[in-house]
Amino acid sequence: RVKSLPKNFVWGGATAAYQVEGATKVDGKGKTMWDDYLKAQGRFSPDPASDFYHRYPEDVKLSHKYGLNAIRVSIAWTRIFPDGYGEPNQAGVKYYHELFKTCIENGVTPYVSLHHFDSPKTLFDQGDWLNRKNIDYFVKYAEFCFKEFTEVKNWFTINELISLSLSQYIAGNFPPNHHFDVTSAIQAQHNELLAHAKAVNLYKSLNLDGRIGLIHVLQPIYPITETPENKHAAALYDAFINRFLLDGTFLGEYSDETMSLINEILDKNNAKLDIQDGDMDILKKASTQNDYFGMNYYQSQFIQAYDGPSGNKFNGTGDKGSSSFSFHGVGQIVQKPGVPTTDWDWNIYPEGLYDILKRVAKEYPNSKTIYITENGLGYKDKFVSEDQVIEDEPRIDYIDQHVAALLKARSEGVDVQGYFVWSLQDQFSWANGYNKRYGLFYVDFDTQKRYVKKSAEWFKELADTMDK
Ligand code: BGP
Repeated sequence: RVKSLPKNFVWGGATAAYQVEGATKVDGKGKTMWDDYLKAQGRFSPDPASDFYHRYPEDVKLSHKYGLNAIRVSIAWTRIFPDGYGEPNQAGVKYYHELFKTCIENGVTPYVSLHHFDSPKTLFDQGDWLNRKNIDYFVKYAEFCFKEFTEVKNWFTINELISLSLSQYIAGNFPPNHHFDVTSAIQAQHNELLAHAKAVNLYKSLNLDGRIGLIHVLQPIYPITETPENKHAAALYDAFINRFLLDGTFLGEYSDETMSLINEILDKNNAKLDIQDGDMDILKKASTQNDYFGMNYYQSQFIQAYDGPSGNKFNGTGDKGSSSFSFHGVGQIVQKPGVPTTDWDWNIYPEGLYDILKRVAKEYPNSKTIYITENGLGYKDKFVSEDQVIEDEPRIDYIDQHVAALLKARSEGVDVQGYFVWSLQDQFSWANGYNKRYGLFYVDFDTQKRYVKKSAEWFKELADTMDK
């Protein structure tokens, strides 16, 4: 077990607006791409989620009490601009000022993302990130927030560009539910990178007293066996989900090697990528201006070469072993014997975190300081009784192993300055609903009461080891 944390380590919990706030129809909020979609699907409702909109003071106090010195939150674009653009909605602006104030007063520093999977419905209907106008709407929204919320000193533009594009256009489990629409998936990545870069360039030109970066989830891809074919499959899929975005963010160009892998995928899938004049200059300018890098890490994957048809099954229910993923001309995801998995088939592989931290530090020095902005275990926690702490040893093991991997990379020179567990409290999961719990604090979604899990106590014990 990890024995102690470094001095001044950022030790936080993560949330996202749509997953915790609830109150989706309150105080002038506009619809996101999720509202009608979830209603039509009828599986679960984003209301009231963890009712953070009303209960944030309690959650921030709990954070402080259990030793967390930071919290990741996101601003719901549609609380500020209900349609994504136009006049700001003052009730939304007021809400976030109050939230940030409460965090700061309690010694829980807010790290704030501007976009966490919750595109405004109006803009979603106009093509979302595939529409280049979306980039400008986003930058306007970002500019408003930078100038308005000057109490925020730690910004992230967009959360997990790859998860959004992969879930929307490849796996098909986020609206608009396309399957293996490779053109849209790669184009959305490029356009989101542009939006990020423009927002960073703008932020830096404003000379505000704060820091900015973005968040990528990184998923190391390993060949299941070291044959040349499997190694090539791993290189291809890695380029598609990690390298293209890392290059675009921190090199400000897609390297020749990256593009040759990407082009191979595009050719095999009759897809194309549109890069316009000037795009790369924007990325280049931003590439050295990020102050830090938010890295989310949950799992690594193992792959074998595959030329059959694309197809996937998404495990959104927690029925272990029900998922599959095969990408034509890229590879097929397989299980590695001996690597444990969660009920949702996510590999538990802390070595992957160590490997990817080392790689990012070596290959992308412009990433500068790294924060692990999400890591955690989705688990079917069981409530026992009002006065009994919820036992979640598997979560403690998971976090402990990953923090150990992080500290190992740090001891070898990787500049990692913080860790945010996903998630602070139990919350709504986009494609899994409410039985996939991640929190340090258990939420009874009927009563909205919070209960302490053992992992929260463990988190507090480690926080207490930190030299202040
Ligand atoms: C990340 C997202 C989060 C969160 C987490 C867990 O991809 O940034 O929003 O949901 O993964 O994923 P899931 O809820 O699908 O288990």
